[in-house]
Amino acid sequence: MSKNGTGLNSADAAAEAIIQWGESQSIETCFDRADRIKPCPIGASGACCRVCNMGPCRLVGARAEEEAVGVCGATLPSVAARGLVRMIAAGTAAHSDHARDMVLTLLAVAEGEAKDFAIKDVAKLHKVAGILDIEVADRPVNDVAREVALAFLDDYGRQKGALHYLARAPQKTRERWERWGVAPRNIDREIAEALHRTSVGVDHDADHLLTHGLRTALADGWGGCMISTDISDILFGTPTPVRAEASFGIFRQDEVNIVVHGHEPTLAEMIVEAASEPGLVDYARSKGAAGINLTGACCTANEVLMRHGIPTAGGFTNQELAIMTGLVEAMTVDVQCIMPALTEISKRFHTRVITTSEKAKITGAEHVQYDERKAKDVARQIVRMACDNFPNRGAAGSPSPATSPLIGGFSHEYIEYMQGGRFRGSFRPLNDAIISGRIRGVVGLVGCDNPRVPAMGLHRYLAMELIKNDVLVVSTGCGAAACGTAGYLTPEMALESAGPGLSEVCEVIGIPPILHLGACVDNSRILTILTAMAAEGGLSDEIAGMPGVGIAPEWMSEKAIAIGCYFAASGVPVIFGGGSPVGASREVTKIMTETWLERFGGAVHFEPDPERMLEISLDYIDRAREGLKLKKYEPGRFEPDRVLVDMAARRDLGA
Ligand code: NFS
Repeated sequence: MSKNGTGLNSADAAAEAIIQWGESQSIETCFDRADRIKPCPIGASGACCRVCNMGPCRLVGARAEEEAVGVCGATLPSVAARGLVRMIAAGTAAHSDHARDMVLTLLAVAEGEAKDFAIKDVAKLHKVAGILDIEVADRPVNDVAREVALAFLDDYGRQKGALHYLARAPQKTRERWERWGVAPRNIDREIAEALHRTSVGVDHDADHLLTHGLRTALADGWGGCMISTDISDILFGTPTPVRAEASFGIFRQDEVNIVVHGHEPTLAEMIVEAASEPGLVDYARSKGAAGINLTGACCTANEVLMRHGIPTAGGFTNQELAIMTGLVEAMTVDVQCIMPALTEISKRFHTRVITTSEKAKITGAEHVQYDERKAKDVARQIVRMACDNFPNRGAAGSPSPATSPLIGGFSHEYIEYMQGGRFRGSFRPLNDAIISGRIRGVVGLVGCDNPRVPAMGLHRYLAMELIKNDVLVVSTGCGAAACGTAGYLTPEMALESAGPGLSEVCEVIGIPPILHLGACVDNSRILTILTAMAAEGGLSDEIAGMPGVGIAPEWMSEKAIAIGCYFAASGVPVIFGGGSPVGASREVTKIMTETWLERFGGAVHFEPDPERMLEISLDYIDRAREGLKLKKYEPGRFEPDRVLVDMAARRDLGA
């Protein structure tokens, strides 16, 4: 059956084999549904308005953009802009509500109500407290944690002022935000105002609407995402490099296989601990299994991979396929990016799909309510349910031997440390490598994988081409999973496939040319890395103007749009794959590509052709290098490293 017009469902051979087997068994997956359901071209391009009951109005057929209006008179630019702003609001709500739960967990830990958790990284807590101007000296850890949690809660409800973390951004970046009125006040307010302004008959100026879209997106990046990353580090530890494996061969024939899927790390962390408790391992043995094998999918997987090396079955399009191996006793899900189709597909196998969040139930799934006050008990219950299911494993399924080794765990803190050790950690070597031309620039290759293209294929193509071009790639979310399942997240990749300059840098530091930074919320780590590069000096003194680009080649989630927009507002040009959700309006497209570039130094493009995505990215990087008066990039030809006083100079000094 032809898929995506390419004949290929997934670019991942192991995934494709399972899909093909599924087709032979008449098991439907997202790939079949994507083939059957064609997107509505009117909605897909942003020309459909459905914010009231006089419509939906389809703004098509007019000779000129200005002439297309809805029943109320809403113009095409205002309809397209409203649609985008609503996507940003939804994406921001998802990340930030996840972050709110992290804040509430931190508060519960600090107040002694969530006894199964503890503050694992006191140094990170103190660092965060410092940013929030909270005194740490001689204070009990839990007191500091409580004050930190309350300060973050304030970011959700303060009526005046600005988010705490905006202060982390470079001065010039903040000045741009002030000048254009996009500094977010509080997270919930920006989301609510976005919905208000986009309801019928309120804000009808595309630029004005989109400006608020950016303010909401910034509340996501420098609010929800960054808060979530930092609290996860405080509670569960700041990641350092760790070995793991990816793909479907991670499931073991003789063990109880559990998949943690979704986005929140809290329950998953408890399941990590429960799965190795001797009592539960014995329980698994009593059911005929050799042990318990904990694995993950999507971003919950990224969270526990980064901190414990838990193997991952991959990203979004691999979730149904994991069940189709026939080896999964339980898939426990929390929130976001969980296909409701899981329960239907699980009926063909023995897998128990278990929802755990009070916010998310799925018809056909079992529900075990997560409660942070008895988190370990809930985790144990889930592990036992999986063990109980082991004897039900049947012959049906398509197991796969495929596994790829990977290195994950690159936090901001570790990247700083690896460039100079505990006492001299800095971003100097990275900046110098960019200045000398060894590294051409940096790309954040992030976001979902998508059945509308050969899934994971665009990520892999771009990752490979970028490193060949001496571009250091940092990756998160399902982009990192796409690279991980391909075997791209290893140091050997630097020698085998990276350009000469990047390869040299990676060899000296001992890192892969593609760095796995974590889950999608950890895109905030890219913001703080860019900020550190600006502070280090020698490149741009703000995020705008850095030789860096964001690419989300296979995005599908509204969260990806929020992320892309906060990068643009922070000063990073962003390229999304696929069709443009604002493509029907030239005016909106122009604002997002040209006006935003002038105001913020970042932009948002939509470009379906992967070769063009690469071209646009390299062009942005080269223009940034030119703007910074750096040496023109030429493969294999670098400037000598900057040496303050080299040996010859020292001899001249007569030393
Ligand atoms: Ni990000 Fe993570 Fe994946 Fe896309 Fe979904 S899992 S938060 S939204 S699909 S990258």
